[in-house]
Amino acid sequence: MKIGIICYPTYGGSGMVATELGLALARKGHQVHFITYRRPPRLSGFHENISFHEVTDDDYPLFEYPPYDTTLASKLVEVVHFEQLDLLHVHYAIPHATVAYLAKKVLLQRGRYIPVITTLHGTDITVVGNNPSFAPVVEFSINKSDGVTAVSQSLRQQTFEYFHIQKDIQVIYNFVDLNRFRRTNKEHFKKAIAPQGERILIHVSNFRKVKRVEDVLHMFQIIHQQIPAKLLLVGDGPERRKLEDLCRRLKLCDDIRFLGKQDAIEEILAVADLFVMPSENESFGLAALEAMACQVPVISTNTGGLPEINIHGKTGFLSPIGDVQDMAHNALKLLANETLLDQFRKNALEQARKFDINRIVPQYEAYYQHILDTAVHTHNMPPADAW
Ligand code: GMT
Repeated sequence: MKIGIICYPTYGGSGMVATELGLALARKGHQVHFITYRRPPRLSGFHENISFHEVTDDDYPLFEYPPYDTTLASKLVEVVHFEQLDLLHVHYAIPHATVAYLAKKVLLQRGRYIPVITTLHGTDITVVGNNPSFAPVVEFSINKSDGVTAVSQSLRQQTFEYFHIQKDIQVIYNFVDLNRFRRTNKEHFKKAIAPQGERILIHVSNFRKVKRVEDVLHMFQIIHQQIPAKLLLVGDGPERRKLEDLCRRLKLCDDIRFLGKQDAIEEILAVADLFVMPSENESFGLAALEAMACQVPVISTNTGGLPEINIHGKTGFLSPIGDVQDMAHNALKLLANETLLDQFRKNALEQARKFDINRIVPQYEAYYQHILDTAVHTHNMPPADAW
């Protein structure tokens, strides 16, 4: 198949999933065209089945806000036409589902039907999409997509609750590459982080409000009072300065390290004892899955899709949002009992295997085929090479 992938080329989960999906599809022989304003971070190196089409804005003085939606739509029309794409797969509804609809209409006028699949990732529904400044357009664009997927049952459910959706939404979970995310021996690194054999907790996110990173610090404070421990904070984002202040106020700076954005997360996860995800909203929690694949049990909230991946009392524990006492209590239960921690480590890996990339990518391929078959029937879509 010839597939166009549209995503945010940032460190956010939706961009990561879109890039890893495109890479996996290319390895399987599909031709993948990434269309976005910058090369996504995980899209490095050359692959014969991958092309990258950069969307560039013309810097015209009239535009206080460069009209990215228009330039992206024009680029989609161009790429679909010249590369003879079979379908467009857009990640994150805003504005991608809307822009794809516009491109579809332009192409239709030229006699070409291009099916569009929209994958909902989370905040495009639960935080941003739900906001009245976007809601009517988000609802319209989802309904106009040929196919819609969501990354968890919970997100599917929430989409139906928040919007009037007139079509089915297929759940296709996030996935993990178990060859990359696995526990490896990083003793030297562990010694550098925790020279006295302290327990190591880790949090990875984009430090947005929705992640409640301050709860990680408060929970760590409780743990730190009971056992020797270190905390690694990986990622960066708008809340970082406040968190650094809080760290100073709590007098924990000697035992908390801000590592910033990191590419080789698996190497850091390899030394961790527990992963902490106290999010207010989390449609899936890809970072938690990657931790589980590295045999790191998860202390998380019970929000959104988290209970679908983190099994309470087996792969980690779930707590109500903001209940740092409960999170610390659960963490201490595991950190103080090596046998129990070991069992949870094994369970975490076992659970992560259910989301193996080799299981999930074929679900996308099957869904693409289903949407293409439907489009051929309902829209009398001519094959791409007849255009
Ligand atoms: O806010 C983020 O974590 C980034 C956001 C995104 O769309 O870039 O992540 C969402 O998509 C990920 C991939 O599908 C999910 O694993 C995350 O749970 C989800 N984040 C939230 O729902 C907060």
